[in-house]
Parts: sequence; structure tokens; C-alpha cells
Amino acid sequence: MTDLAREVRTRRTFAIISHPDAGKTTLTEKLLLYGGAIQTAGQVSARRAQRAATSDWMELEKQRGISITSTVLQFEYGGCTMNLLDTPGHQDFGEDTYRTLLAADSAVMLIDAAKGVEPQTKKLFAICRARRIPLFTFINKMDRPSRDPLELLDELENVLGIGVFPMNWPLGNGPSFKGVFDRATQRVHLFERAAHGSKRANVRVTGVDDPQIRKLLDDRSYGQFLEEIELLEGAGAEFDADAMLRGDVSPVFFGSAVTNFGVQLFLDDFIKLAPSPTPRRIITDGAENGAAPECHGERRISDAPGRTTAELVEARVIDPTSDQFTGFVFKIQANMDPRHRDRVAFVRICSGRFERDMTVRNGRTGKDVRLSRAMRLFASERESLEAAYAGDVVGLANPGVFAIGDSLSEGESVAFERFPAFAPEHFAQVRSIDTASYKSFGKGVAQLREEGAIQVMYPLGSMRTEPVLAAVGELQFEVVKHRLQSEYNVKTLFTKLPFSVARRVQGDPETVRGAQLPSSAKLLEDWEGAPVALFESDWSVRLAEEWNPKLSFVEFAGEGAVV
Ligand SMILES: Nc1nc2c(ncn2[C@@H]2O[C@H](COP(=O)(O)OP(=O)(O)OP(=O)(O)O)[C@@H](O)[C@H]2O)c(=O)[nH]1
Ligand SMILES: [Mg+2]
Repeated sequence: MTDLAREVRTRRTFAIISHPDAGKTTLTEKLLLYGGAIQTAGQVSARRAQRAATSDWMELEKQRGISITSTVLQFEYGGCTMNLLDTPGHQDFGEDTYRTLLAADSAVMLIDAAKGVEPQTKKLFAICRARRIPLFTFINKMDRPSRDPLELLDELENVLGIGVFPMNWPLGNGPSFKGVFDRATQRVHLFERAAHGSKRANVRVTGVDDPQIRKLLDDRSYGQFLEEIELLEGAGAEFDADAMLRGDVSPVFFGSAVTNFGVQLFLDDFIKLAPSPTPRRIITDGAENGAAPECHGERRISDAPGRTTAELVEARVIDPTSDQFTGFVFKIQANMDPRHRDRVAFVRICSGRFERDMTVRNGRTGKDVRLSRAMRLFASERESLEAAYAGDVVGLANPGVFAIGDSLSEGESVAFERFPAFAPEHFAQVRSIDTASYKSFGKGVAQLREEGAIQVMYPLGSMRTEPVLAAVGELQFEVVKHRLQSEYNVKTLFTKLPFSVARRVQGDPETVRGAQLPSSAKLLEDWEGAPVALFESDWSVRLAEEWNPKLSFVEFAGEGAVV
């Protein structure tokens, strides 16, 4: 086996997903604790003198106790290099979560044991399902009064339509949750609670008939536990790893991230079962120099006028162990480290080996870029990096040359699958209160747009002084306002606008400028200068369509754009 193949085989690149508050950041913290990457686990809502959770590094995340932006944490465990992606659950930040999922080879879906399958989990599950990525289920918060485990499994099967296979079984629930029965080894793991769960939990591994188990549980819970494991074992099914890799069956683990129960068992099974990087589909233009092939015919191939996409592009699958380096940018983040107020592009390497100072082609621009500053990422911390392999997520210093969705490769222009675009439904006019900070205001707006934290529009053909911000969810405005103040030192005034529908306006530029719109609508241009109209209602859109037969009012690409 080549060195590259050996490296690729030990990569595990996975995203943690779920409805808000199921415990993704808490589980992430505990995986870092058990993985030896941190010595003491912090809390999501840390009180003074307590340590905060590593992956919620942003000031606003600490204040609110919610995740706002996805985080990458790389660490070594059991001979594997783990690339863990903690995602925000709130739907207002869904775009970031969706993009991050594209960088993952598998996902861990958290379920709150008292709540079962919640709406946002359903949506994220659908994305994983469409891409057929293997899905692990962790039923969390078993230390709280929980729903019946069998009922939860039924719900997973019926509501999500996926087969489930419990890898372990809980011993009691709520205050009487004492441990789990590991089906593979037929052993019971009994845990002791430790203060705040900031250190590993003491564990004793024993047989099912150990009299101590009887003592730990009340008669009813003990009887129920024995009955359930008999039922499970009686069913006789074996875990089918191939079905899991196809995305048809999800292995299910019970536990509690806050008390650390079941975390180690999960981690150990995960590294054994989770896939290493698999081949990915790319489109190339087959030429050594050329720009921007595009999977879905949306982007133009700039240097080949008159030729159709079909004539030019060549679709193929690239193996992660290929000698050719390829990767794509799925996220950009500014100001992660207060000491280096810079912008970092997060790149998922899809094939080959990355080396510092290598030159790659950006498929969007057709330009060659030398990758001289690369970093290994651990939430907001970073370390400079010499080499990385397919599966790894690395940070690249971004002086404005990379955009979300860019494909990078050695030797030729390639394109990976297209990134989903979401239609904005909330709009606000924003201006800087203090005219002296106008320059920082412009910089902040531009950088937050580049991150995809917000979309930015201006009145069509204007001087671009007063931006209109467009968001998928209203919480994005709060984040932008807060970050403009804390990261760019700019106080702003936001005025909510009454629009709820955005449409791209297509047609002859002269006709667009002279468009007859209902008085409540507004004509703008997006960052690239493409015309956009904002309306208060669908009815108002229909009126505009009637009045302007030479123009089309086209919907923004929706969530369905994921391939
Ligand atoms: N009792 C109990 N509480 C838990 C457990 N895991 C997480 N929590 C609590 O649930 C709350 C939410 O936890 P987070 O880890 O922030 O949840 P999240 O899924 O990352 O939330 P978002 O990122 O905002 O979507 C916090 O108050 C945690 O302390 C658990 O196993 N048991
Ligand atoms: Mg979180």
C-alpha cells in the first residue's frame, strides 16, 4: 500500500448534525476529551471561572449558548486522523450547515431522548439521505427522563424511513440511567457521574448477571432491561456494515454527553465503522489551461465561446488516493483568532496530498494560486501545516482569492458538485451610525458577505453606499450587527424592510432599468451586479410579471439544489 493510501485509510471526516439543543457541541467537547485532544471538557453555557466549550468559540455563541457557525476540529484518535465538523442546529444558519455537510464523508445525528425526531433533524437527514452518506445515531440526554427506547427506534424507522440497529442498550433512564449494555461484547458498562462531566467518567465493565446491576436499578427498571435485551438478542439480526455504508441502516448508540456515559463506546465503534474518504464526482474541461467547468451548466466557460458545456466537460470520478490533488472551499471565516485578524478558507481535500507552497488552479477563476500559508484547524486555534491528505480539512489564508464553492486542483480546472443556494426571505437596510467608521463598515459588510453569513444588495446602479442585507433567517441580522460591532468596531442601525420575496430579474438591461414594478416593490442589484427585485408578496410578483412581459422574475435556487 502506498503512503498516500495508508494516510487516506485512516481519515475520518464527519459532521455532527441535529435540531438545535440536542447536544452537538456538548458531544463534540466530550469526543475531544475522550480523544485526548483536551484535558478538561468545557460547558456550553459556562458560568464564570468555568471553561467554555471549544467549538463554540465565537463571543456571541458563548453569550447565547447556541452554535452560530460550523467549526472544524482535527485530532488523532486510535490511529485515525479525525476531522470533526460541529454544525449549528438553528435553521437560520442552515446554509452553513448544508455546506459543511458537503465536506463530510459521514454524519452523526443526535436525537434528544425526551423529544425524538425533531423538524430540523428531519431536514438534515433528508440531505444525508440524498447523498447516501453513512449516518450514525446518538440518542442523547438519557440522564434526563426519556422516552421508551423501543418507541424511539420505531420513530426513527417510521419518521425517517431508515433501518436502525441498536449497538448498545440503556440501563434505566433519567436519574436511574446507570450505563449501557454493549451488544457486540455482551458486557454492561456501568458509569459513575462526576462533577460537571468535565473529566472522564469512571466505568466498570461487567456481565449482565452481576448482582450489582440489580442493586443499582429498581425492580421495574431491571425487569424491563432484561426483557428488552432478550427481545433484541432474540431478533437475531446481525449488524450489516455494507447496508450502513449505503446509507440504508444507521447504527444507534444510547448515552449522555453531559455525564460522558457511552461516549467512549461510541467513539471506539465509530472509528471502526465510519468510512474513510470515498471517490467524488468531478467535472473537468479536459484541458491543461482553461477556466471553470461547471456541473450544472450555470456558470459560463469563459474561454470557449460558442461551445456547449456538454462538448467541453468530461465527468469522471476521482479516487481519494489519486496522485492529483483536488479539493474545494466550503467555508470562509474572518477574525477567528483575535491575534490574527485574517480570513481563512476551509478546504476539504478530496484527493491526493497537499504540500505547503504547492500551486493549484482555482477552477472558478482559471488562475493558479500558490498555497503558502496553510493551517491545521482546532476550532479558533490553528497550527501551521506542512502536509495533509484526502479527507483532511485544512485552513488556507485567504487574501480574497477564494470564494465558497471554489474547486482547487493540480494541473487542470475541475468543478465539484454545486453548492446549495437559499432564497432570502428577510431584508434590512443597514447603515453605520458613525460616519468616521465608514471604511470599516464597508470592509465588515464585504467580509461577512464573503463568508456567506449574509447576502448583500444595493439599489440598482447606485453608488453602493447603503446596503440592503438579505437573510434566510432573521437571527443572521443579529449576528451581523453584533459582529460588525465586536470585530470591526462599527455601530450600525438596522431598519427592517417589509419584503418577503426576492426574484432575479432577467432581460435586456435597458428593459430591466425601466421595469414597471408595484409601488411596494424595489429594484436592486446583488453583489455581482445582477438585478434583483424585492416584493412584499407573491401577488405583487404576479403583477410585475403581467406588467413586464419582456422580463422574467426568476426564483433563487432553493434547498433542493443539493446533489
Ligand atoms: N441533561 C443533559 N443535558 C445535555 C446533554 N447534552 C447536552 N445537554 C445540554 O443541552 C443544552 C444544549 O447543548 P448543546 O451542546 O449546545 O446543543 P447543540 O446541539 O450544540 O445546540 P446548537 O448548536 O445551538 O444547535 C446545553 O445546556 C447542554 O448542557 C445531556 O446528555 N444531558
Ligand atoms: Mg452547538
